Amino acid sequence: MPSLIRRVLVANRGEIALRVIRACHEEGLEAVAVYSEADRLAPHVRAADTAVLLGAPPAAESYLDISKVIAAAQATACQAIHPGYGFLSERAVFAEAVASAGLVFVGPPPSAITAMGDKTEARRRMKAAGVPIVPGIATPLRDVSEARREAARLGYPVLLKATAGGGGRGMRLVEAEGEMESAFRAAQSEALNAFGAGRLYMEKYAVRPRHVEIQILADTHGRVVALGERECSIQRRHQKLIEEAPSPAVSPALRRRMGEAATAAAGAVGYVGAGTIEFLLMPTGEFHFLEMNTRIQVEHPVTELVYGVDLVREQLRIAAGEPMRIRGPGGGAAMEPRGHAIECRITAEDPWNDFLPAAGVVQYLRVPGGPGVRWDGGVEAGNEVTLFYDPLLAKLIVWGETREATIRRMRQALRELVIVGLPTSQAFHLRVMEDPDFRRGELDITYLERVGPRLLGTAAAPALVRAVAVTAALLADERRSAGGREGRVRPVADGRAADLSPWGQVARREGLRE
Ligand code: MV4
Repeated sequence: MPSLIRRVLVANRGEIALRVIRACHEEGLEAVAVYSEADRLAPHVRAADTAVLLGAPPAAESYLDISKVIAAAQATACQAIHPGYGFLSERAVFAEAVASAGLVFVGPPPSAITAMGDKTEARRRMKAAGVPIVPGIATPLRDVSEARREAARLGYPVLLKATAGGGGRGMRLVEAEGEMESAFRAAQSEALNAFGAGRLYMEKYAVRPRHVEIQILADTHGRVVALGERECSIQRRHQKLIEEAPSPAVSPALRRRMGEAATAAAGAVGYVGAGTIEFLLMPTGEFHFLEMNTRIQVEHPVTELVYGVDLVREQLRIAAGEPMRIRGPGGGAAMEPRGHAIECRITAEDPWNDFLPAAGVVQYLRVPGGPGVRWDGGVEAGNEVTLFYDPLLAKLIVWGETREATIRRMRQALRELVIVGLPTSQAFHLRVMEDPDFRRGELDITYLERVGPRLLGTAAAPALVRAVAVTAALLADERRSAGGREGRVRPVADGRAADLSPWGQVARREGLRE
């Protein structure tokens, strides 16, 4: 039966909009972009077959306006809407509104979004399905005295979490009974502010776990497949910076067990589409369900590279009611990866200024290349980066036979990358790739907090590097105009000017590329 989907509205911007548009075209579908007044010149607008202006730059007036997005899909005769990640991707009311408009939502049923969005409901469902959850309670707390009783039973330290939560908001660590009352009130008001619901529950606090998540795909023909794990421990204030697959901490036996738990979790909520089950992995090898992300995630490409699958094309096929093209090992166990992949998120943030988001114009962009190098970008030279949206400019993803080879390839790719016009996370990523703990795979969710300051300390401040670079360039020019043998910069075998002073080497390696 030919698919009823021929044209898809992509309700997003930046790199993920471009990623989805490419997948539509590969599937033989037309893609309609939406954009705000700040994104008139954005690559996703030109890549699409048609584009619809939604409104003013603030997301509430453009990408988050449900009725405008649905009206755009109807005006352009789309049959489906792909939400990407962020924005409207995990709003059950949006998924319902899309269906009510007679359109296909490229994502899970609204009931699965709702079940996983309520963290105590999710814990009850996971427990019933035999998925290991973090020790704690599965119903909301009535008051502070109940919180004290439960904490005494679990043993301190405990975490208060918002039932409507996720992503770390409305969360408070409580290390002793004396802190409970003020922590409870603080978490409650933060949750009320962030989610419009102040209900809290409690978990035993896990000390220095890894954040490991399992990618799943489920189709409407009753098949669920686990595509192994991603290691996502390298994050800062709940924003991931670097992800990899497979995790250095996961053996084939553990992968099998985590895959079984993830497929059981998906089955328990009637999941359809691409989704991710997040786990806390303890040093002991125990793992506990944390939450489920009911969308395609930023870091999906590392899974694509080690499993040879296009997850966005599979999403489109599943939404059209077709069977997914991949087959798991059976019994819910996760597939085995081939090689290794790492993703660095290239953001418009200044690592040397507490990762402050930056605005500016991308004046020049040189994208890295070569075997195993993938660039999922959302901006090009000439584009203005504003503070209206997420600072993600692009993702640099590399594949290699082994983890070591992949790190080497990532270092090379990061050296090739040139972004002029605004500060980015590029140089910080290079330092992580060179960090001994990272190279040994010794990671947990506190990694960046622990090594970040050290990594930033080893580098000259960008302003100083720039000043040195300008001086080096002027000196080189002076020598060139003087002529003669010593006037030429001699290339050496490894591409670095080993005959330059240490400052000159720093300038060549970093400064002259700014
Ligand atoms: C936890 C935890 C330790 N123990 N739960 C952070 C955001 C939300 N998804 C849940 N989070 C955590 N829950 C228990 N019982 C530690 C975190 C946590 C975290 C989790 C994953 C990735 C990064 C993190 C950073 C800080 C805290």
